[in-house]
Amino acid sequence: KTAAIVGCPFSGGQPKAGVDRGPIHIIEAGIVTQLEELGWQVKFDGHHQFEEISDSLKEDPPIGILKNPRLVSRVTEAVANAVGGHAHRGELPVTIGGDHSLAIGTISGTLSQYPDACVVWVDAHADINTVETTDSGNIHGMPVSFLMGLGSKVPEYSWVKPALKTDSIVYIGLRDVDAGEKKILRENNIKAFSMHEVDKYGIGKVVEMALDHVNPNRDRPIHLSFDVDALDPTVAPSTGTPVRGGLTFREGHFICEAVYETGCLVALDLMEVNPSLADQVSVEQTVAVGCSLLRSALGETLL
Ligand code: DIR
Ligand code: MN
Ligand code: MN
Ligand code: MN
Repeated sequence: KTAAIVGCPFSGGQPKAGVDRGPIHIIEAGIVTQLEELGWQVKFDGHHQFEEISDSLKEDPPIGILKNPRLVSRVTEAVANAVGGHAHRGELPVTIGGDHSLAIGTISGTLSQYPDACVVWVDAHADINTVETTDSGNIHGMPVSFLMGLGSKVPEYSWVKPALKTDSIVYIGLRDVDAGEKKILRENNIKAFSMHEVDKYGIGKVVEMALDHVNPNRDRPIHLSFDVDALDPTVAPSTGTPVRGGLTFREGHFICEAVYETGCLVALDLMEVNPSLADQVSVEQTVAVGCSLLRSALGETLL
């Protein structure tokens, strides 16, 4: 079994500098060795370099209110090819962000190889704004709508196949969802377990219900996309848009452990670790929790 680390130092889907250094910190913390100790053969041939793409864009003015639209499109297209290539070779791509706009690429890459894959999206946010509903114009708040083909099309993103069906994603951890996003979730019957459901049922039951929704027979490939801001800010403080009332350390890890236990995991993302936000102790804490989430998703057990 081989895991391929796709390091994505990229921040163009949101305005705060520093999130592009997330993958560098995760690697420096020793994730490669940690995964090898779990029995994986780990491929890591350096972080992706997106400079060529940004240099080639003399300018990248907003399209509507979308910020850095061409840069995000070309970077995520490159990521789609990288993730799709690894998946094609039978490797499990582990993409480390960088901001969550990268999931346009990672999930496109997964679906190119596994058209029947489902997505478990763990986040404080739904990241499903469309061109019409986004207030911020930050594309990290929009990847899911692009993957589903919701909202009006941006020609720049014509490479993105609307291959993600509304019943093939399930959310866990939501607590900061825009009014327009709530309407989209409701109208499209998209399954979401917010922190309210985590409180009500407990994380064990929530994960069971979430998997029953997208993967009732536990036979579909699973792409797990984990935004570190799903965790409570006391657990993962170094992130761009922290929201209080999040998942505990154990709840976050339980999700990863349970997904691993299905045996269906084919791709993994860890996004939005920003080592330039918060003090050094908080940064180290966030990087360490990022590494341990990845280990749990790749088979680390408590016993
Ligand atoms: C907000 C925030 N819904 C937006 N989204 C964030 O900008 O669309 N996503 N922070 O991670
Ligand atoms: Mn590679
Ligand atoms: Mn996100
Ligand atoms: Mn988020």
